[in-house]
Amino acid sequence: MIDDKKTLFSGMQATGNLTLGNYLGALKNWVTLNEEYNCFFCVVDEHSITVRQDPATLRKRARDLLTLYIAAGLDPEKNCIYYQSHVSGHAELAWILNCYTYMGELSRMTQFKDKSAKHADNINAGLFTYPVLMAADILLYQADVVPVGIDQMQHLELTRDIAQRFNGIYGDVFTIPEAYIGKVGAKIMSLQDPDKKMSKSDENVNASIYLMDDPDTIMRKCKRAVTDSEGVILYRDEQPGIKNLINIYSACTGKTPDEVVAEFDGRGYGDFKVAVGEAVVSVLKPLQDEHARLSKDKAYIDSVIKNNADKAQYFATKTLRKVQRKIGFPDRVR
Ligand code: ATP
Ligand code: LTN
Repeated sequence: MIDDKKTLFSGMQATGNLTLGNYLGALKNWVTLNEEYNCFFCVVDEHSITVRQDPATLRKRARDLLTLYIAAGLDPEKNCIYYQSHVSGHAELAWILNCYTYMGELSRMTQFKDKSAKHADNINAGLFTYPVLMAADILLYQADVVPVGIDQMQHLELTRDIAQRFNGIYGDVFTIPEAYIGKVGAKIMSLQDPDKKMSKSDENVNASIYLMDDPDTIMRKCKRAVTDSEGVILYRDEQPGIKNLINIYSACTGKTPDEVVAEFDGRGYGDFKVAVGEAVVSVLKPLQDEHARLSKDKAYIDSVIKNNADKAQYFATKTLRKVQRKIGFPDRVR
């Protein structure tokens, strides 16, 4: 990673089954960007425990997710693909940044409000400081660019505020990161309630297309997608269900929303839903096949985990030492 490329950092939680929203909003953009940047793609397993997890399931999901990054087309030789929990610097920097983040800022985070309403029996301090750990993830690698879905924008703004505050006190320690929001797929909505984002924690399984859904299931979910009684395929806010299907079709085929509208001019919702289903299958089937193939190669995945954790640790330590020195922690004695 010694070149003049800029640095990119992003991550996903190993909780729940990933949805088409995660793929189109995040993972797909990572693949598009990975040649252009020095990339760190992290499985943020430490974030996952802000909600109670079954240990065996978490371990399996984390490995599945790391494998999925590779299956989607991210080359682990060129990109650093690793587990957050394997690099101690994330938690260490998060502690430090906690001391430069205000309670008021964290109370305004909409994800905290949503999640604490959903998990009223377990509103732990980690759920509250979740965005600080996310800031640590990003700042630890001096990331220039952070590709995320639009729902993470508020966390990214906070990361920038924390970094600027820290730099204001100690000089230029952190790179100020920019969000990268993809043009299409930035917010894929629920198939059952197009006013809500498609989410892996939705209880209604028909609301989300899961990345591991088989073709029949995908087709059935698309056919059942909630639309309206207008009967015309137009890209506008008054028809949120159709707009969402156009976004999905557009993200899966590379066509612009205008091209999609022209293609389906005068055709019915039934035809369109089938076309959307086919487009989704054509994107997900190869991903599923590659995931199945890679999952069988235990030695290969293990080697990726080992090599990339070491690589990430090297860069993380560099930033962490600098931060510790700036703050006034005592030097190590060698
Ligand atoms: P949960 O539903 O459990 O809160 P999530 O589905 O939002 O989880 P995350 O792990 O929080 O998943 O998000 C991973 C990435 O996917 C983030 O960059 C997020 O912005 C993106 N993402 C999640 N849902 C969508 C969506 N419906 N449309 C576009 N991007 C999304
Ligand atoms: N909070 C994000 C996941 C995440 C992340 C990050 C994304 C954790 N750390 C750093 C980008 C950069 C989420 O819930 N989607």
